[in-house]
Amino acid sequence: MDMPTAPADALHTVPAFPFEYKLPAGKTALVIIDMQRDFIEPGGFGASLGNDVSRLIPAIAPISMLLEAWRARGWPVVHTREAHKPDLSDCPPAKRDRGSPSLRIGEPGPMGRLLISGEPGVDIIPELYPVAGELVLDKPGKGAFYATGLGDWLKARDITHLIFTGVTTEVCVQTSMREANDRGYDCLIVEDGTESYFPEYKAAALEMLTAQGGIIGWRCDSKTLLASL
Ligand code: C5J
Repeated sequence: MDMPTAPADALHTVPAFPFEYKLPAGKTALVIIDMQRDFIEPGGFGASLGNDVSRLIPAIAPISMLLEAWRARGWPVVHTREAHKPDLSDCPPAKRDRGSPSLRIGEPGPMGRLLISGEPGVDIIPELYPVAGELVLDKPGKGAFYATGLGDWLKARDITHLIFTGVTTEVCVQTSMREANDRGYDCLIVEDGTESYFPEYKAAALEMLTAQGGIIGWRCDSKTLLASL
């Protein structure tokens, strides 16, 4: 059965916190941050830091439903991957040498060299695998705008609103949403479409981003967002 669709220029009203989010159809990109094997599966970068990677799994189903909704409407989708060049020329020593992980960025693990472009661990998990027409960005930093072409890609498509999902809430998702806010995008983070290895950091990040009247943006859960499209 054909799904009834709103006109391309429709403005959807999302009951979000701290107040309604007006989502323009077609001008709102779904941004999926770093849903990579290296963060979500055992043996990757996340695990090398001593984290319980199973804590990220609950975000997969909500993101998958949002992805289906965006694809059904032909709206823009962005996938990011935290990844460095094989020669590590884009990985500052300050990042690689910090702490005492079991493996460092660039060292070989069960899914190839950690966080290196082209290695199996850097790939997006199968459940959320990108399709043709979606932007897939390798980013050397925590933020999606730093040293990537994301800003130009969004501008070229007249995209003004960004829906943030992915992992981890308080690191790459939060950094990217803050970068986007400074660049003038209206941003909403999906509460159940993001996860952290540390539930308390996730909760704090969601609060911080949306405090003070939406200082960085809005938040709501995936069901609320989907019901308002
Ligand atoms: C981290 C990320 N946590 N994708 N990266 O190092 O949040």
